[in-house]
Amino acid sequence: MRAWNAPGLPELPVTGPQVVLHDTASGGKVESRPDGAARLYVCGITPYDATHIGHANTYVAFDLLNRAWRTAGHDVRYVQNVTDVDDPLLERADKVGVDWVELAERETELFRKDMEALRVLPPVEYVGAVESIPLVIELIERLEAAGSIYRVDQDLYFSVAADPAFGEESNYDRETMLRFFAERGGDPDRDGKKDPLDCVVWRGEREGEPSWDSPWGPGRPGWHIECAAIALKHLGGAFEVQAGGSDLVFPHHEMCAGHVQVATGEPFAKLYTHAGMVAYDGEKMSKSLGNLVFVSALRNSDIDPMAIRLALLRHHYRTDWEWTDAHLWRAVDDVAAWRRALALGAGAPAAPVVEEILAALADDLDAPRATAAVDAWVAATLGTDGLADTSDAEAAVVLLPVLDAALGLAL
Ligand code: 5CA
Ligand code: ZN
Repeated sequence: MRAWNAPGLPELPVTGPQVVLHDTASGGKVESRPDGAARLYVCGITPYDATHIGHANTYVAFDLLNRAWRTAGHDVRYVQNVTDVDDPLLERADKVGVDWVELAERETELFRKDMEALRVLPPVEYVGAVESIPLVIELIERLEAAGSIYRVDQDLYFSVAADPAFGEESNYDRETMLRFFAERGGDPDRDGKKDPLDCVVWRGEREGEPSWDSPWGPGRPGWHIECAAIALKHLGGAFEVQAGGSDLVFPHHEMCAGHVQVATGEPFAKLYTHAGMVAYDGEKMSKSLGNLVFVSALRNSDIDPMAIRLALLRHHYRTDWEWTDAHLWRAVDDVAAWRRALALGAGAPAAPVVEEILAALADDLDAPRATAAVDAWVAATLGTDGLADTSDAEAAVVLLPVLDAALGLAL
């Protein structure tokens, strides 16, 4: 399907350092040195409701990775899916009495607009689950050939025992796996399964649900096989980074890794990175709980999207944090102050600020450190820290493209 429009991306006269990222699988920081284009897969939305601040936080986080790689001189091949057929989408469509295809199209279009407003670089391939059904079938056939598929009634399951590396992405113990599996769309208690953790790869047709033909009868894809098939097709095996929010660590990314490992004998991704969860009113912001702040609602009330983006950048991507209005108002004030300082043209020396921004982002996407460097420059330039320093005549000319290219802040 169509992605969203790309924001302008200034070319910088400087090169940033190589990117180091926290890897969920190994639990430590790892340097990502792509050989050729850096291949990135970020799990996309399930489009049954509008983009909330939690989603935005996750996509802005990995937009920083996209930008940091480019600043370090790499081409980036970025792929994202849309889970445009799945239980929560069908349930919501049913509940509100709209056609599920229409609901998915409407919310995906709103997501595109939100991503454009937040200046998130678009993926080169933006791929729906429905349009990928032939890829899913092909991957299930490979898994079947590897002896890892079995049937329970009309459904097909993937046997996690077929993957000797199962568990190495999340590193969770079995009890934690069972808990998250039950909470996040799994069915540990279903009779007839070989292992409670085995996941559905093909869900046989149910009355009133959409279905597609397959060698195993009509049905629809399971969730994990969708991302595994899309990533494998559009990025190949052992791509640089699989990313998403931390609620995808298990089972989603573990199962994706398992499917590809068993089907191809190759690892899925080299690194797995996960963004923290944004809460609101004391709980994880989630479509199912309904405690949501929508990006589109903020935009509709004339909030500058650059202030929304800055409010997100003030938190390290791996931390869990709670959204409050105060974060937004502070960001609105900060954007105004940054613009005032940049409008002067001359300012405090820009070169060390540029170096600090690029170093911070290359060090596990440390946006709070990068934005603190800009705060210090703004304070020195405006004299809010004592004496105004306008010794660098080119300061704004140097800084503006760096804020845009590295942080996605067009001021
Ligand atoms: N379609 C699947 C992935 S294949 C899915 O998880 N969709 S989603 O719409 O539920 O979430 C989209 C992305 O936003 C995921 O990476 C998810 O981890 C992230 N996300 C969801 N809620 C939050 C939150 N409260 N804070 C941060 N990220 C979140
Ligand atoms: Zn996914």
